[in-house]
Amino acid sequence: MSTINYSEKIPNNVDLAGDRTLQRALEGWQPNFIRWWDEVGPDGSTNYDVYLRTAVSVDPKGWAEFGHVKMRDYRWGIFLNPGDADREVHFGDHKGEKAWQDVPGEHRANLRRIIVTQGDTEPASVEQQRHLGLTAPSMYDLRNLFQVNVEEGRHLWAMVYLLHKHFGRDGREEAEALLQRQSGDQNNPRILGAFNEKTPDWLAFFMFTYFTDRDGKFQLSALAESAFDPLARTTKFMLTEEAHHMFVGESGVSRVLARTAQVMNELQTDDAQKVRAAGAIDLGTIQRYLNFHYSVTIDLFGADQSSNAAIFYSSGLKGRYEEGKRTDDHVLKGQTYKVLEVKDGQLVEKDVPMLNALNEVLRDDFIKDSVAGVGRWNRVLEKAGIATRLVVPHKAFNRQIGALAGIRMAPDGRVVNETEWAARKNEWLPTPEDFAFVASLMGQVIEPGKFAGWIAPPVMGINRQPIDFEYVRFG
Ligand code: BYC
Repeated sequence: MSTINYSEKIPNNVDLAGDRTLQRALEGWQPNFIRWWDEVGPDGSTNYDVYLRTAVSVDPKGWAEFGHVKMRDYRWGIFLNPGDADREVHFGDHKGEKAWQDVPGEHRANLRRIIVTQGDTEPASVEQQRHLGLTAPSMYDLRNLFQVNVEEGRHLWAMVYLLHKHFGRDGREEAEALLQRQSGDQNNPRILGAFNEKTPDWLAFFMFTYFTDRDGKFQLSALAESAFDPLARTTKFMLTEEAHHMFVGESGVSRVLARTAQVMNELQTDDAQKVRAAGAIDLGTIQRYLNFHYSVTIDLFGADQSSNAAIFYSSGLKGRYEEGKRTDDHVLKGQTYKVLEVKDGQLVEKDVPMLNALNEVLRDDFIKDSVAGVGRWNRVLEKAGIATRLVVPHKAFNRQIGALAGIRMAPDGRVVNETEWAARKNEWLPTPEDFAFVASLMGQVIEPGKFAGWIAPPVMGINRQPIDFEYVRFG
Protein backbone atom coordinates (compact mmCIF):
# COMPACT_ATOMS: atom_id res chain seq x y z
CA MET A 1 0.00 0.00 0.00
CA SER A 2 2.73 2.44 0.86
CA THR A 3 4.91 2.00 -2.25
CA ILE A 4 4.08 4.40 -4.99
CA ASN A 5 3.31 2.93 -8.35
CA TYR A 6 5.06 5.15 -10.89
CA SER A 7 4.34 2.98 -13.91
CA GLU A 8 0.78 4.29 -14.05
CA LYS A 9 -0.43 7.45 -15.71
CA ILE A 10 -1.34 8.78 -12.26
CA PRO A 11 1.29 7.74 -9.70
CA ASN A 12 -0.45 6.52 -6.57
CA ASN A 13 -0.33 4.31 -3.51
CA VAL A 14 -4.09 3.79 -3.36
CA ASP A 15 -4.34 0.90 -5.85
CA LEU A 16 -6.02 3.06 -8.43
CA ALA A 17 -5.72 0.26 -10.99
CA GLY A 18 -8.04 -1.80 -8.79
CA ASP A 19 -10.90 0.67 -9.38
CA ARG A 20 -11.21 1.17 -13.14
CA THR A 21 -14.13 3.59 -12.94
CA LEU A 22 -12.32 5.90 -10.54
CA GLN A 23 -9.11 5.60 -12.54
CA ARG A 24 -10.90 6.57 -15.75
CA ALA A 25 -12.63 9.51 -14.06
CA LEU A 26 -9.32 10.84 -12.71
CA GLU A 27 -7.59 10.24 -16.04
CA GLY A 28 -10.39 12.34 -17.53
CA TRP A 29 -9.67 15.17 -15.07
CA GLN A 30 -5.90 14.98 -15.64
CA PRO A 31 -5.79 16.79 -19.05
CA ASN A 32 -7.98 19.56 -17.60
CA PHE A 33 -5.50 19.96 -14.79
CA ILE A 34 -2.61 20.18 -17.28
CA ARG A 35 -4.55 22.73 -19.34
CA TRP A 36 -5.13 24.77 -16.17
CA TRP A 37 -1.39 24.52 -15.34
CA ASP A 38 -0.45 25.69 -18.86
CA GLU A 39 -2.88 28.61 -18.71
CA VAL A 40 -2.40 29.96 -15.20
CA GLY A 41 0.58 28.06 -13.77
CA PRO A 42 4.14 29.46 -13.63
CA ASP A 43 4.53 31.95 -16.44
CA GLY A 44 7.02 31.12 -19.21
CA SER A 45 8.41 28.03 -17.48
CA THR A 46 7.40 25.30 -19.93
CA ASN A 47 10.89 24.50 -21.18
CA TYR A 48 12.72 24.78 -17.88
CA ASP A 49 14.29 21.73 -16.27
CA VAL A 50 13.91 22.32 -12.58
CA TYR A 51 15.70 20.51 -9.75
CA LEU A 52 12.60 19.32 -7.94
CA ARG A 53 11.85 16.82 -5.28
CA THR A 54 9.17 14.31 -6.14
CA ALA A 55 7.45 12.12 -3.56
CA VAL A 56 8.43 8.52 -4.13
CA SER A 57 7.22 6.95 -0.89
CA VAL A 58 5.30 7.87 2.23
CA ASP A 59 8.10 6.59 4.45
CA PRO A 60 9.25 9.67 6.40
CA LYS A 61 12.89 8.50 6.18
CA GLY A 62 13.13 8.59 2.40
CA TRP A 63 9.99 9.94 0.89
CA ALA A 64 11.41 12.16 -1.83
CA GLU A 65 13.82 12.04 -4.73
CA PHE A 66 15.50 15.04 -6.36
CA GLY A 67 16.21 15.52 -10.05
CA HIS A 68 15.80 17.92 -12.97
CA VAL A 69 12.32 17.69 -14.48
CA LYS A 70 10.05 19.82 -16.62
CA MET A 71 7.25 21.04 -14.38
CA ARG A 72 4.42 19.99 -16.66
CA ASP A 73 5.91 16.45 -16.60
CA TYR A 74 6.03 16.46 -12.78
CA ARG A 75 4.52 13.22 -11.50
CA TRP A 76 1.55 14.67 -9.66
CA GLY A 77 -0.08 11.79 -7.87
CA ILE A 78 -2.14 10.47 -5.00
CA PHE A 79 -0.33 9.54 -1.82
CA LEU A 80 -1.92 8.59 1.46
CA ASN A 81 -0.03 7.89 4.65
CA PRO A 82 -0.30 4.24 5.71
CA GLY A 83 -3.60 3.39 7.39
CA ASP A 84 -4.17 1.85 10.80
CA ALA A 85 -6.99 -0.70 10.66
CA ASP A 86 -7.74 -0.15 14.36
CA ARG A 87 -7.86 3.63 14.27
CA GLU A 88 -10.65 5.14 16.36
CA VAL A 89 -12.37 8.50 16.29
CA HIS A 90 -10.75 10.36 19.19
CA PHE A 91 -12.90 13.43 19.66
CA GLY A 92 -16.48 14.64 19.37
CA ASP A 93 -19.74 12.73 19.68
CA HIS A 94 -18.38 9.66 17.84
CA LYS A 95 -15.38 9.32 20.13
CA GLY A 96 -14.37 5.68 20.54
CA GLU A 97 -16.10 4.49 17.36
CA LYS A 98 -14.08 3.08 14.48
CA ALA A 99 -12.73 5.69 12.06
CA TRP A 100 -14.74 5.89 8.84
CA GLN A 101 -13.37 4.56 5.57
CA ASP A 102 -16.31 6.05 3.71
CA VAL A 103 -18.40 9.17 4.11
CA PRO A 104 -21.42 8.79 6.40
CA GLY A 105 -24.51 10.18 4.62
CA GLU A 106 -25.33 12.68 7.38
CA HIS A 107 -21.89 14.30 7.17
CA ARG A 108 -21.55 14.27 3.42
CA ALA A 109 -22.41 17.92 2.76
CA ASN A 110 -20.12 19.25 5.48
CA LEU A 111 -17.21 17.03 4.51
CA ARG A 112 -17.54 18.00 0.89
CA ARG A 113 -17.54 21.64 1.86
CA ILE A 114 -14.37 21.26 3.95
CA ILE A 115 -12.56 19.31 1.21
CA VAL A 116 -13.62 21.79 -1.47
CA THR A 117 -12.49 24.77 0.67
CA GLN A 118 -9.13 23.11 1.31
CA GLY A 119 -8.77 22.11 -2.36
CA ASP A 120 -9.64 25.62 -3.56
CA THR A 121 -6.67 27.22 -1.80
CA GLU A 122 -4.10 25.05 -3.59
CA PRO A 123 -4.59 26.12 -7.23
CA ALA A 124 -5.37 29.64 -5.96
CA SER A 125 -1.85 30.02 -4.59
CA VAL A 126 -0.32 28.83 -7.88
CA GLU A 127 -2.37 31.46 -9.70
CA GLN A 128 -1.32 34.15 -7.22
CA GLN A 129 2.35 33.30 -7.73
CA ARG A 130 2.32 32.77 -11.47
CA HIS A 131 4.37 35.80 -12.53
CA LEU A 132 6.99 35.67 -9.78
CA GLY A 133 9.40 33.52 -11.80
CA LEU A 134 9.96 36.49 -14.10
CA THR A 135 11.54 38.47 -11.24
CA ALA A 136 13.27 35.78 -9.20
CA PRO A 137 16.14 37.14 -7.06
CA SER A 138 18.22 34.03 -7.79
CA MET A 139 18.17 30.63 -9.43
CA TYR A 140 17.96 29.07 -5.97
CA ASP A 141 14.83 31.09 -5.16
CA LEU A 142 13.33 30.37 -8.58
CA ARG A 143 13.67 26.67 -7.88
CA ASN A 144 12.02 27.03 -4.48
CA LEU A 145 9.10 28.92 -5.99
CA PHE A 146 8.60 26.15 -8.54
CA GLN A 147 8.87 23.47 -5.85
CA VAL A 148 6.12 25.19 -3.89
CA ASN A 149 4.00 25.50 -7.04
CA VAL A 150 4.21 21.85 -8.10
CA GLU A 151 3.43 20.70 -4.58
CA GLU A 152 0.39 22.95 -4.35
CA GLY A 153 -0.65 21.28 -7.60
CA ARG A 154 -0.21 17.91 -5.89
CA HIS A 155 -2.26 19.05 -2.94
CA LEU A 156 -5.04 19.87 -5.36
CA TRP A 157 -4.74 16.29 -6.64
CA ALA A 158 -5.03 15.03 -3.07
CA MET A 159 -8.39 16.76 -2.60
CA VAL A 160 -9.64 15.88 -6.09
CA TYR A 161 -8.95 12.21 -5.38
CA LEU A 162 -11.19 12.38 -2.28
CA LEU A 163 -13.91 14.19 -4.22
CA HIS A 164 -13.86 11.66 -7.08
CA LYS A 165 -13.62 8.60 -4.90
CA HIS A 166 -16.11 9.48 -2.18
CA PHE A 167 -18.58 12.04 -3.53
CA GLY A 168 -19.80 10.60 -6.84
CA ARG A 169 -21.13 12.98 -9.39
CA ASP A 170 -21.17 15.99 -7.04
CA GLY A 171 -17.52 15.33 -6.29
CA ARG A 172 -16.61 15.25 -9.98
CA GLU A 173 -18.45 18.53 -10.52
CA GLU A 174 -16.66 20.12 -7.58
CA ALA A 175 -13.32 18.90 -9.00
CA GLU A 176 -14.08 20.67 -12.28
CA ALA A 177 -15.11 23.84 -10.43
CA LEU A 178 -11.76 23.85 -8.63
CA LEU A 179 -10.14 24.49 -12.02
CA GLN A 180 -12.69 27.12 -12.98
CA ARG A 181 -12.69 29.53 -10.06
CA GLN A 182 -9.73 31.85 -10.31
CA SER A 183 -7.83 33.92 -7.79
CA GLY A 184 -9.01 37.53 -7.94
CA ASP A 185 -11.64 36.85 -10.61
CA GLN A 186 -14.56 39.28 -10.16
CA ASN A 187 -17.16 36.78 -11.32
CA ASN A 188 -15.75 33.49 -10.08
CA PRO A 189 -13.24 34.14 -7.30
CA ARG A 190 -11.54 31.65 -5.00
CA ILE A 191 -13.50 30.88 -1.81
CA LEU A 192 -11.37 32.49 0.91
CA GLY A 193 -10.25 36.11 1.08
CA ALA A 194 -6.46 35.76 1.28
CA PHE A 195 -6.49 33.64 -1.86
CA ASN A 196 -7.91 36.47 -3.93
CA GLU A 197 -5.23 38.93 -2.89
CA LYS A 198 -2.29 39.61 -5.16
CA THR A 199 1.21 38.27 -4.49
CA PRO A 200 2.87 41.01 -6.51
CA ASP A 201 6.52 40.61 -5.50
CA TRP A 202 8.96 38.36 -3.67
CA LEU A 203 8.63 40.05 -0.30
CA ALA A 204 4.90 39.30 -0.53
CA PHE A 205 5.72 35.73 -1.61
CA PHE A 206 7.96 35.16 1.42
CA MET A 207 5.34 36.65 3.77
CA PHE A 208 2.67 34.51 2.11
CA THR A 209 4.66 31.29 2.46
CA TYR A 210 5.51 32.18 6.05
CA PHE A 211 2.02 33.18 7.21
CA THR A 212 -0.52 31.77 4.77
CA ASP A 213 1.17 28.41 4.24
CA ARG A 214 1.21 28.22 8.02
CA ASP A 215 -2.59 28.49 7.96
CA GLY A 216 -2.21 25.43 5.73
CA LYS A 217 -0.19 23.72 8.43
CA PHE A 218 -2.80 24.37 11.12
CA GLN A 219 -5.85 23.57 8.99
CA LEU A 220 -4.24 20.40 7.62
CA SER A 221 -3.24 19.35 11.13
CA ALA A 222 -6.87 19.80 12.26
CA LEU A 223 -8.06 17.74 9.26
CA ALA A 224 -5.40 15.09 9.94
CA GLU A 225 -7.39 14.31 13.11
CA SER A 226 -10.57 13.65 11.11
CA ALA A 227 -12.76 10.62 11.72
CA PHE A 228 -12.91 10.31 7.92
CA ASP A 229 -9.74 8.27 7.62
CA PRO A 230 -8.85 8.94 3.95
CA LEU A 231 -8.89 12.70 4.70
CA ALA A 232 -6.72 12.19 7.79
CA ARG A 233 -4.19 10.10 5.89
CA THR A 234 -3.92 12.37 2.86
CA THR A 235 -3.57 15.55 4.93
CA LYS A 236 -0.85 13.92 7.03
CA PHE A 237 1.19 13.37 3.92
CA MET A 238 0.48 16.92 2.69
CA LEU A 239 1.96 18.25 5.93
CA THR A 240 5.28 16.60 5.06
CA GLU A 241 5.47 18.75 1.93
CA GLU A 242 4.08 21.88 3.59
CA ALA A 243 7.07 22.19 5.93
CA HIS A 244 9.34 23.25 3.06
CA HIS A 245 6.92 25.99 2.00
CA MET A 246 7.11 27.62 5.42
CA PHE A 247 10.88 27.24 5.35
CA VAL A 248 10.93 29.19 2.07
CA GLY A 249 8.99 32.01 3.76
CA GLU A 250 10.89 32.05 7.01
CA SER A 251 14.34 31.87 5.46
CA GLY A 252 13.32 34.28 2.68
CA VAL A 253 12.33 37.03 5.13
CA SER A 254 15.44 36.29 7.24
CA ARG A 255 17.63 36.82 4.21
CA VAL A 256 15.88 40.09 3.33
CA LEU A 257 16.43 41.26 6.90
CA ALA A 258 20.08 40.19 6.84
CA ARG A 259 20.70 42.25 3.72
CA THR A 260 18.80 45.29 5.05
CA ALA A 261 20.75 45.14 8.32
CA GLN A 262 24.02 44.93 6.41
CA VAL A 263 23.15 48.04 4.37
CA MET A 264 22.01 49.91 7.52
CA ASN A 265 25.31 49.08 9.18
CA GLU A 266 27.40 50.00 6.16
CA LEU A 267 25.65 53.36 5.87
CA GLN A 268 25.31 53.82 9.63
CA THR A 269 21.66 54.79 9.14
CA ASP A 270 18.12 53.79 9.92
CA ASP A 271 16.71 56.29 7.46
CA ALA A 272 14.28 54.42 5.19
CA GLN A 273 15.04 56.60 2.19
CA LYS A 274 18.79 56.01 2.46
CA VAL A 275 18.26 52.26 2.84
CA ARG A 276 16.03 52.31 -0.22
CA ALA A 277 18.50 54.39 -2.21
CA ALA A 278 21.10 51.69 -1.48
CA GLY A 279 18.78 49.08 -3.00
CA ALA A 280 17.61 47.33 0.17
CA ILE A 281 14.12 47.12 1.67
CA ASP A 282 13.66 49.37 4.70
CA LEU A 283 12.37 47.80 7.92
CA GLY A 284 9.19 49.94 7.88
CA THR A 285 8.14 48.43 4.58
CA ILE A 286 8.89 44.92 5.83
CA GLN A 287 6.77 45.58 8.95
CA ARG A 288 3.86 46.88 6.84
CA TYR A 289 3.99 43.79 4.62
CA LEU A 290 4.03 41.65 7.76
CA ASN A 291 0.97 43.49 9.15
CA PHE A 292 -0.94 42.89 5.94
CA HIS A 293 -0.13 39.20 5.49
CA TYR A 294 -0.64 38.42 9.15
CA SER A 295 -4.06 40.06 9.28
CA VAL A 296 -5.45 38.56 6.06
CA THR A 297 -4.12 35.17 7.12
CA ILE A 298 -5.71 35.15 10.57
CA ASP A 299 -9.02 35.89 8.81
CA LEU A 300 -8.64 32.47 7.16
CA PHE A 301 -9.58 30.78 10.42
CA GLY A 302 -13.15 32.05 10.02
CA ALA A 303 -15.49 33.75 12.46
CA ASP A 304 -14.50 33.70 16.15
CA GLN A 305 -17.86 32.12 16.93
CA SER A 306 -19.05 29.62 14.39
CA SER A 307 -21.75 27.01 14.57
CA ASN A 308 -20.05 25.32 11.59
CA ALA A 309 -16.90 24.88 13.64
CA ALA A 310 -18.92 23.32 16.48
CA ILE A 311 -20.64 20.91 14.09
CA PHE A 312 -17.36 20.01 12.34
CA TYR A 313 -15.81 19.12 15.69
CA SER A 314 -18.71 17.34 17.37
CA SER A 315 -19.36 15.24 14.31
CA GLY A 316 -15.68 14.25 14.10
CA LEU A 317 -14.90 15.92 10.76
CA LYS A 318 -12.23 18.34 11.96
CA GLY A 319 -10.29 18.22 15.23
CA ARG A 320 -8.02 20.70 16.96
CA TYR A 321 -4.33 21.17 16.33
CA GLU A 322 -2.57 18.27 18.04
CA GLU A 323 -5.87 16.90 19.34
CA GLY A 324 -4.15 13.73 20.51
CA LYS A 325 -1.74 15.61 22.77
CA ARG A 326 -4.46 17.49 24.67
CA THR A 327 -5.58 16.22 28.03
CA ASP A 328 -9.23 17.36 28.20
CA ASP A 329 -12.28 15.22 27.44
CA HIS A 330 -12.14 15.80 23.63
CA VAL A 331 -15.88 16.48 23.63
CA LEU A 332 -15.75 20.04 25.01
CA LYS A 333 -19.43 20.37 25.92
CA GLY A 334 -19.98 22.85 28.73
CA GLN A 335 -16.50 24.34 28.36
CA THR A 336 -15.82 27.96 27.50
CA TYR A 337 -13.21 30.00 25.67
CA LYS A 338 -12.42 33.69 25.62
CA VAL A 339 -13.07 35.74 22.48
CA LEU A 340 -12.82 39.49 21.93
CA GLU A 341 -15.49 42.05 21.17
CA VAL A 342 -15.69 45.82 21.19
CA LYS A 343 -17.79 47.42 23.94
CA ASP A 344 -17.98 51.17 24.49
CA GLY A 345 -15.02 51.73 22.23
CA GLN A 346 -12.85 49.20 24.08
CA LEU A 347 -11.87 45.64 23.34
CA VAL A 348 -13.17 43.30 26.00
CA GLU A 349 -12.97 39.56 26.48
CA LYS A 350 -16.01 37.40 26.89
CA ASP A 351 -16.52 33.72 27.60
CA VAL A 352 -18.38 31.76 24.96
CA PRO A 353 -19.02 28.04 24.49
CA MET A 354 -15.72 26.41 23.51
CA LEU A 355 -17.30 24.36 20.72
CA ASN A 356 -18.45 27.51 18.97
CA ALA A 357 -15.05 29.12 19.46
CA LEU A 358 -12.94 26.41 17.81
CA ASN A 359 -11.98 28.67 14.91
CA GLU A 360 -10.58 31.06 17.52
CA VAL A 361 -8.77 28.23 19.31
CA LEU A 362 -7.02 27.26 16.07
CA ARG A 363 -6.30 30.92 15.26
CA ASP A 364 -4.67 31.34 18.68
CA ASP A 365 -2.53 28.23 18.11
CA PHE A 366 -1.47 29.70 14.77
CA ILE A 367 -0.66 33.03 16.41
CA LYS A 368 1.67 31.38 18.92
CA ASP A 369 3.53 29.54 16.18
CA SER A 370 3.79 32.67 13.99
CA VAL A 371 5.10 34.82 16.81
CA ALA A 372 7.87 32.31 17.50
CA GLY A 373 9.18 32.67 13.94
CA VAL A 374 8.99 36.46 14.10
CA GLY A 375 11.24 36.13 17.16
CA ARG A 376 13.74 34.23 14.98
CA TRP A 377 13.62 37.09 12.44
CA ASN A 378 14.34 39.53 15.24
CA ARG A 379 17.42 37.58 16.18
CA VAL A 380 18.81 38.38 12.71
CA LEU A 381 18.42 42.08 13.54
CA GLU A 382 19.75 41.63 17.04
CA LYS A 383 22.86 39.79 15.83
CA ALA A 384 23.52 42.60 13.38
CA GLY A 385 23.27 45.16 16.17
CA ILE A 386 20.07 46.77 14.85
CA ALA A 387 17.70 48.02 17.56
CA THR A 388 14.42 47.83 15.61
CA ARG A 389 12.22 44.75 16.13
CA LEU A 390 9.40 43.32 14.02
CA VAL A 391 6.12 42.69 15.84
CA VAL A 392 2.91 40.98 14.86
CA PRO A 393 -0.03 43.37 15.04
CA HIS A 394 -2.88 42.89 17.49
CA LYS A 395 -5.24 40.16 16.36
CA ALA A 396 -8.08 42.64 15.89
CA PHE A 397 -6.03 44.73 13.46
CA ASN A 398 -7.35 44.98 9.86
CA ARG A 399 -9.84 42.14 10.21
CA GLN A 400 -12.56 41.42 7.66
CA ILE A 401 -14.07 38.25 9.15
CA GLY A 402 -15.87 37.68 12.46
CA ALA A 403 -16.82 39.99 15.32
CA LEU A 404 -13.68 42.10 14.88
CA ALA A 405 -14.36 42.83 11.20
CA GLY A 406 -14.20 46.47 10.29
CA ILE A 407 -12.98 47.73 13.68
CA ARG A 408 -10.53 50.55 13.24
CA MET A 409 -7.54 49.57 15.28
CA ALA A 410 -3.88 50.47 15.47
CA PRO A 411 -1.46 47.53 15.26
CA ASP A 412 -0.74 47.96 18.99
CA GLY A 413 -4.37 47.18 19.88
CA ARG A 414 -5.74 50.69 20.42
CA VAL A 415 -9.22 51.24 18.98
CA VAL A 416 -8.90 54.40 16.85
CA ASN A 417 -11.44 56.66 15.21
CA GLU A 418 -11.94 57.00 11.48
CA THR A 419 -9.85 60.18 11.34
CA GLU A 420 -6.82 58.59 12.99
CA TRP A 421 -7.18 55.49 10.86
CA ALA A 422 -7.27 57.54 7.67
CA ALA A 423 -4.32 59.64 8.81
CA ARG A 424 -2.14 56.73 9.86
CA LYS A 425 -3.09 53.68 7.86
CA ASN A 426 -0.15 54.33 5.53
CA GLU A 427 2.15 53.76 8.50
CA TRP A 428 0.48 50.43 9.21
CA LEU A 429 -0.28 48.79 5.87
CA PRO A 430 1.75 48.74 2.64
CA THR A 431 1.10 51.80 0.51
CA PRO A 432 1.01 52.00 -3.30
CA GLU A 433 4.39 53.67 -2.97
CA ASP A 434 5.79 50.74 -0.95
CA PHE A 435 4.59 48.34 -3.62
CA ALA A 436 6.09 50.49 -6.35
CA PHE A 437 9.42 50.63 -4.53
CA VAL A 438 9.57 46.88 -3.91
CA ALA A 439 8.52 46.29 -7.53
CA SER A 440 11.38 48.53 -8.67
CA LEU A 441 13.85 46.12 -7.02
CA MET A 442 12.42 43.06 -8.70
CA GLY A 443 14.66 42.16 -11.63
CA GLN A 444 15.43 38.62 -12.63
CA VAL A 445 18.79 37.29 -11.39
CA ILE A 446 19.30 33.80 -12.69
CA GLU A 447 23.04 33.11 -13.07
CA PRO A 448 23.97 30.27 -10.71
CA GLY A 449 25.24 31.58 -7.36
CA LYS A 450 24.23 35.23 -8.02
CA PHE A 451 21.70 37.06 -5.85
CA ALA A 452 19.71 40.29 -6.21
CA GLY A 453 21.05 43.14 -4.09
CA TRP A 454 18.06 43.27 -1.73
CA ILE A 455 18.45 39.74 -0.37
CA ALA A 456 21.33 37.81 1.24
CA PRO A 457 22.28 34.37 -0.10
CA PRO A 458 20.96 31.37 1.81
CA VAL A 459 23.13 29.58 4.35
CA MET A 460 23.09 26.39 2.31
CA GLY A 461 21.71 24.96 -0.90
CA ILE A 462 18.87 22.52 -1.50
CA ASN A 463 19.43 18.80 -0.86
CA ARG A 464 23.06 19.48 0.11
CA GLN A 465 23.84 20.95 -3.30
CA PRO A 466 26.08 24.02 -3.39
CA ILE A 467 24.46 27.44 -3.49
CA ASP A 468 25.73 27.98 -7.05
CA PHE A 469 24.29 24.68 -8.26
CA GLU A 470 22.37 24.86 -11.55
CA TYR A 471 18.94 24.52 -9.95
CA VAL A 472 17.15 25.50 -13.14
CA ARG A 473 18.26 24.74 -16.69
CA PHE A 474 16.63 27.11 -19.13
CA GLY A 475 15.59 25.21 -22.26
N1 BYC B 1 -12.64 34.60 3.48
O1 BYC B 1 -18.79 30.22 10.24
P1 BYC B 1 -17.58 30.71 9.58
C1 BYC B 1 -3.74 26.16 2.69
C2 BYC B 1 -16.89 32.36 5.25
S1 BYC B 1 -4.64 27.21 3.70
C3 BYC B 1 -13.86 34.48 2.90
O2 BYC B 1 -16.51 31.20 10.44
P2 BYC B 1 -16.39 28.24 9.07
C4 BYC B 1 -2.78 26.77 1.77
C5 BYC B 1 -17.24 30.92 5.50
O3 BYC B 1 -16.86 30.10 4.41
C6 BYC B 1 -5.79 26.15 4.55
N2 BYC B 1 -14.90 33.86 3.49
O4 BYC B 1 -17.02 29.56 8.62
C7 BYC B 1 -2.00 27.83 2.15
C8 BYC B 1 -18.72 30.99 5.71
O5 BYC B 1 -19.32 31.12 4.43
P3 BYC B 1 -20.86 30.67 4.13
C9 BYC B 1 -7.13 26.04 3.88
C10 BYC B 1 -14.69 33.33 4.72
O6 BYC B 1 -16.95 27.27 8.12
C11 BYC B 1 -1.12 28.43 1.26
C12 BYC B 1 -18.91 32.32 6.42
O7 BYC B 1 -17.75 33.09 6.10
N3 BYC B 1 -7.94 25.05 4.51
O8 BYC B 1 -3.92 24.99 2.74
O9 BYC B 1 -16.49 28.00 10.51
C13 BYC B 1 -0.97 27.93 -0.01
C14 BYC B 1 -19.10 32.13 7.91
O10 BYC B 1 -17.83 31.86 8.55
C15 BYC B 1 -13.47 33.42 5.36
C16 BYC B 1 -9.05 25.32 5.23
O11 BYC B 1 -9.49 26.43 5.37
C17 BYC B 1 -12.41 34.09 4.70
N4 BYC B 1 -11.20 34.25 5.25
O12 BYC B 1 -14.82 28.46 8.87
C18 BYC B 1 -1.78 26.85 -0.41
C19 BYC B 1 -9.72 24.12 5.89
N5 BYC B 1 -13.58 32.82 6.57
O13 BYC B 1 -20.89 29.20 4.30
C20 BYC B 1 -2.65 26.27 0.48
C21 BYC B 1 -11.14 23.92 5.49
C22 BYC B 1 -14.84 32.38 6.66
O14 BYC B 1 -21.68 31.39 5.15
N6 BYC B 1 -12.02 25.04 5.79
N7 BYC B 1 -15.51 32.67 5.54
O15 BYC B 1 -21.06 31.11 2.72
C23 BYC B 1 -12.62 25.26 6.99
O16 BYC B 1 -12.37 24.54 7.94
C24 BYC B 1 -13.60 26.37 7.11
O17 BYC B 1 -14.24 26.50 5.90
C25 BYC B 1 -13.02 27.75 7.49
C26 BYC B 1 -14.20 28.73 7.71
C27 BYC B 1 -12.17 27.62 8.74
C28 BYC B 1 -12.18 28.35 6.39
